[in-house]
Amino acid sequence: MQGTGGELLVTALQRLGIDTLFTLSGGHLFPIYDGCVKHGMRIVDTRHEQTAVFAAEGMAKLTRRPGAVALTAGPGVTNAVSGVATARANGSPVIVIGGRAPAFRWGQGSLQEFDHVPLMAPITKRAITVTETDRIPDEVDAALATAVTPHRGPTFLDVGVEVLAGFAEAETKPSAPAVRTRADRPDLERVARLIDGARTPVLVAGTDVYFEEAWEEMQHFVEKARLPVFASGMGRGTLPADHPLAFSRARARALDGADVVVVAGTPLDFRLRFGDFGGAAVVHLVDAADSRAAHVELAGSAAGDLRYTFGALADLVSDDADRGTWIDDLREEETARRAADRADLDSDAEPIHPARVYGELDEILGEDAVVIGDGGDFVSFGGRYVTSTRPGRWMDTGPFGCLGNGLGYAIAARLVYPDAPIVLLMGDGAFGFSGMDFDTLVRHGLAVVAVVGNNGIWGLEKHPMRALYGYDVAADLQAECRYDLVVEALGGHGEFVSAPGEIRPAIERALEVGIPALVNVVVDPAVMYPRSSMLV
Ligand SMILES: Cc1ncc(C[n+]2csc(CCOP(=O)(O)OP(=O)(O)O)c2C)c(N)n1
Ligand SMILES: [Mg+2]
Repeated sequence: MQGTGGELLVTALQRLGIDTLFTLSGGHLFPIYDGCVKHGMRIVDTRHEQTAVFAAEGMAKLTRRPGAVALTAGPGVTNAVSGVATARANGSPVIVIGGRAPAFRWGQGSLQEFDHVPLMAPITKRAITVTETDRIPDEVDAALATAVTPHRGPTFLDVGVEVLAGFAEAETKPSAPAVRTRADRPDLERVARLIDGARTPVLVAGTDVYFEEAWEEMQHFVEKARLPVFASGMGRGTLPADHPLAFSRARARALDGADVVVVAGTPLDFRLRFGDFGGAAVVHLVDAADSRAAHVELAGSAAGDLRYTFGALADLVSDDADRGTWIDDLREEETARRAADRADLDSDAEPIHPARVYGELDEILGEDAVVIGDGGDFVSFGGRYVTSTRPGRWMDTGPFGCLGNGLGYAIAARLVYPDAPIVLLMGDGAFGFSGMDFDTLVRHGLAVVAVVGNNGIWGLEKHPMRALYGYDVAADLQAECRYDLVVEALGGHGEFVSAPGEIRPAIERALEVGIPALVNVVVDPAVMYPRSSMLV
């Protein structure tokens, strides 16, 4: 086709299935916007580039297809660094496009002249500058192909404003499908033998089980092998929470008592005891060879398409393993812990116990709701108490642990699911990173409900610092700050809640009002989420 660089870029994205571009304005991007207007690409403009990146990552997480974001030169790109690093840590396919100061003036000090590529290279799978207008379609193609090839992740390209404004004729050729590899047969046979010989095995289903759409094959495999399953990250809901082999509360007991721990589709990082489960043999099932843990002595592993891996393992494992007692023990533990949780979930305490918010949400939300977490302790309670019966309906920031993902993910969730309830769980501290993007929700008519657990502190930091030092600093926020009024000022709906009985009616009103809403729930700052240190 013929057109400006901006048009070539937009049509290349469209050919690859992208229909929305997240952005924040800057002159270096005008030819791209012109391409969007001429070719019908939806533009969603945010109030901070970080939110734009999180929205693009949110699209990727929700659709398992790449999201796209365009950032203006210099500070537009540098503002996006934490979001891009988050997408990298999550293995989310995102194409990040940067504007760029013109090459013909490079070195003379143009506005926002900055070489983004060395900054982006360590946090993306591929970072390049496109220097010729007619190269744009092929480079967009390559960026997308790299982003969706396992192990997935963000890619970056920047294009000089003169290259975007230039005119060219470029061939458009269909892109090659993503390269899929299959695990080696001997690796699969070894894993199957380990599982057949195990008395107390456990499977952890992680994010890539979701990204690889491997959950049906996984379910078939665990049902045949009788493996109890725990979820991690976006693996939540890949085995529905009400499945007889799905567990969550019995996790510590399971990992302590397991003789074989099979970890699928997630790294052996701090969330999984760095792969050290006492004497248990560790099996790592990964999407690509370079995802295999190098810091753990693995008893077995298989790298490649996880659908194929689970399918092959289902054929190879025997179906007569007797794991009745093990699974019954775990179920007993699970049931006992769930019963013990009720005291907090139903708590009438004032100030409100944060878990009470989840006791209420559990009654309100159906299985189609998308629940997003952005915060510390308050969101950790959510991670424990929100039930996931479907994959892809729970989104948190992931192992990079970056506060500020909330509004971006919420924007994406409303765009992907126009009719499902979208609930954003936020700490009061977390609100500060992206709260202004309530304006984006209002301008674009995206009704989501944020529920803020307002404890007036950076709770996840204050409590541990006190425990370690006997005092704390830099951990206090304003008590009972009216974030609900901030949202009202931005054109949304606000609710302020300080008694447990008010929680449900306030959330129900917020879900029905049809505009973006924030329910500001004052919760007890003395309640901390029980956890051991996550730092080492
Ligand atoms: C960008 C960023 N800055 C700082 C931190 C460190 N951090 C982790 S949790 C947390 C406290 C979060 O406070 P809040 O959102 O109010 O939730 P709470 O723990 O009080 O429920 C902080 C500051 C982080 N994870 N990300
Ligand atoms: Mg807080």
